[in-house]
Amino acid sequence: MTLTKSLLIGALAVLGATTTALAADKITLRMSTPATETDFRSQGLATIFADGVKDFATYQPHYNDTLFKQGTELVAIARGNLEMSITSAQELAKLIPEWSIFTAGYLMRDPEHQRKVFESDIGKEMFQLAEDKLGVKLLTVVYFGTRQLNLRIDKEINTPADLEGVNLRMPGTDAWQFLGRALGANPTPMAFTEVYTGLQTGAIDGQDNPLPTNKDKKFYEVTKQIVLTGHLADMNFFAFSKEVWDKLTPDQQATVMKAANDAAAWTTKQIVENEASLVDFFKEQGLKVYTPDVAAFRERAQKMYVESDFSKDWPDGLLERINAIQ
Ligand code: KDO
Repeated sequence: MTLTKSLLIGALAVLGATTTALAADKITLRMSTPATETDFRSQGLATIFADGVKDFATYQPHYNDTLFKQGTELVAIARGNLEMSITSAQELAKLIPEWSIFTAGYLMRDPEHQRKVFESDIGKEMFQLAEDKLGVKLLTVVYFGTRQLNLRIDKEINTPADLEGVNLRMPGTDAWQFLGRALGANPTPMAFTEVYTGLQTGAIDGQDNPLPTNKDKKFYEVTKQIVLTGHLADMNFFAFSKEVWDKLTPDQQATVMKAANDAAAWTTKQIVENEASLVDFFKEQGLKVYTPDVAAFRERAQKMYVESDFSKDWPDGLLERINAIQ
């Protein structure tokens, strides 16, 4: 068949229409988080993840709770009103009780232990629960720092007994409130976006977040000390709508997964490097930064968790399997 002018024009028209249609088919991935735009998790997603999926998806982040309030994102995803969030074991545990094991203080040893646990069959089993029960596809775990106590009061804190009566802000879920009690404090629920003002006005005596979060949110401006309890090697999960995931081609699914893992790896690296340097930074800002009797905090917390109602929901043998991963 000879390539005539009209045939070429027709072929170009079809190609143009197809390209337009493909361009029009780009999905929008709305992501909602209480975190700031400068938070390392936010940065990883807005650069590495967004760039990785740009051929078929437009990443649309919403920071500082401006789209959905902290703790409501998973239900929004399950209902088809949101495509992505940066979720936590505490939020998952509200809806899937088995997840509460990962809210226990002093369970994960460090980011490497955390990564190995979630790359093992344990991670596959727990991620499958979220998919089956919530319609939420957890793409990957991301380390966002080890939680430390950060107080606006001068009282020296060495053991859990020293926290008696201290009004410690913890996030609003039951699992977080329990962690506050396991440390020995009097926990108060408060949204992440209200913590700075709570510290500034004295509505709360303190809060607990990883050092990079403390710096990013400038909590050090309105507090006097950081007590290095290291009570939770904290983790979030990049959550993705299962409904959207199931409409992607296998290649697109592999691209989403790679982009999420690359973003999580970059974020974890930034956080680990930041944590190593921030103790000096906070001392330069005039805060007291010191290590308490961590063994006393660990022993009290681990005993309270094992004896708690939470532990009744933990799959048999899971705690031993997690501890066995080196
Ligand atoms: C917080 O509210 O202290 C917390 O650190 C809890 C985490 O699970 C996570 O929700 C985090 O806030 C937000 O991503 C903001 O950093």
